[in-house]
Amino acid sequence: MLKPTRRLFSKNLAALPAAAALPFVSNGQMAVPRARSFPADFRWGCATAAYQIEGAANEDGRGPSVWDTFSHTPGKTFHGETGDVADDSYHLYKEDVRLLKNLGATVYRMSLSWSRVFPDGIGKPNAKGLDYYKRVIDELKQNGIEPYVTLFHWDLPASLPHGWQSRETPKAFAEYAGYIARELSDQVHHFFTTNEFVCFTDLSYKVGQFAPGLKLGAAEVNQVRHHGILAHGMGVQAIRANARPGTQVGLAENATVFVPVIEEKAHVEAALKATREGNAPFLTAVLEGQYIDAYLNKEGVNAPKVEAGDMKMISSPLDFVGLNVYTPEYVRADDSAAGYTVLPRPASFPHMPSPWLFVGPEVIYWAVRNVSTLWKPKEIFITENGCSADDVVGTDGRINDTDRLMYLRNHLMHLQRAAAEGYPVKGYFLWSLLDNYEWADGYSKRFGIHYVDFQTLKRTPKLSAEWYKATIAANSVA
Ligand code: PNW
Repeated sequence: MLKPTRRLFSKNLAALPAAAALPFVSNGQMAVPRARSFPADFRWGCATAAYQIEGAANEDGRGPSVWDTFSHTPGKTFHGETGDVADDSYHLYKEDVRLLKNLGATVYRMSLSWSRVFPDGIGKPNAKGLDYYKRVIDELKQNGIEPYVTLFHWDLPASLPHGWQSRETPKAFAEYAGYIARELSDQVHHFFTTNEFVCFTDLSYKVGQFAPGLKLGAAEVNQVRHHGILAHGMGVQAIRANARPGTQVGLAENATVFVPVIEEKAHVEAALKATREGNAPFLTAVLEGQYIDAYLNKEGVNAPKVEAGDMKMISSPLDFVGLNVYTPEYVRADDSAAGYTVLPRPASFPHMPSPWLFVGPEVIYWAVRNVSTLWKPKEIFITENGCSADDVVGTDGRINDTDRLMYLRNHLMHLQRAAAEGYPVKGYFLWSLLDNYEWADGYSKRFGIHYVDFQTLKRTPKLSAEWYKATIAANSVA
């Protein structure tokens, strides 16, 4: 491989879109620009969440969250598994920062356990809980890694009465967010309010698959959804009011991503319409400040009860939008009333061991493009992308997760297309740094690029970690 030279650089640069400028490689005869480069300031990292990695569930004054209660209830999670120990990152965090450093990551998306900081959700903060996060953040910064902090990744303090059914919960969230902003914004410059509305509302209060495991009716579920997005908006305001000037605020959302079946005008437009309508209770409301008619008409008498000022609060301006991207829905334009149909997936559509994780790498390009086209956020981050795989430790100790590597490589190729076309995608957080507690699936689904032996807690880089390290170093995907 040729080292890039200044001469080649300037000679070729003019012909290239800015995003694809460097580095160069040789094809043996003439230097050609290395394909699929990312912008020079692109940020690379990994993501995790508190309950999935920390363990130390009862240490240093942490209060219980709904996930403690839920996972300890028989029959709720795979083999009754809990996050009591998880990866024990509470004690092993320095090791985890070393893993990040070794990858060459420049950013790390982590979440805070609300009930570690406020054991009762509101009231008196727990200094020891906050101190843990200060230690983690110090360690990251000493290693040149910028912490990106999610305030709420599903582990709601168990003592908040009626959870997200109560309008008091968004207020409690805003108090917690303001406190964190005061305490941590000297060190942390990027905050995400909430992670994945649909998971802590629908999956938790309608489907019952996630904590607290309720199966409520439509009106109550819509109210829970409303409280979720209201918490986000109030959180944004609380951070702005309490953080150092310049602090960047956004959210991390797994918007449903609609991919046009054929890249032609009619289908592309159908995918945009589906994106607005398919995300109406969540991202559409947050970015437009309204519940669109398609949603209100569909829900009728069960539509959420909205108080004066709510929608303005919910649509508080953001510095960036974070997208968690895993799986596509395919859309074709037609002459139905909606103007499009979301196509059913054939039984043979490939998926990873998580049965919902269908593989369609173009999803990541359309996630960025649809959201950019509709709502023009200033910046976009991919706040999660990755997959489960049936990892096996070989007799040589290696974990050759070629399927995960295939998944990541192909998604990054499509993400690079989005960057090269000028969409404002600024960084990528791979889910996940290490195998961890996969919620109701317990430890049965591994998403890490580092293998964790859950008996010994030993971490071992998988082949995908080696590949990701090379990708970060090259700032391009191949
Ligand atoms: C996300 N689905 O969850 C979460 O943010 C992570 O905490 C989680 O570990 C990761 O993705 C992998 O699952 C999802 O059913 C959970 O479509 C379920 C779904 C999507 C995302």
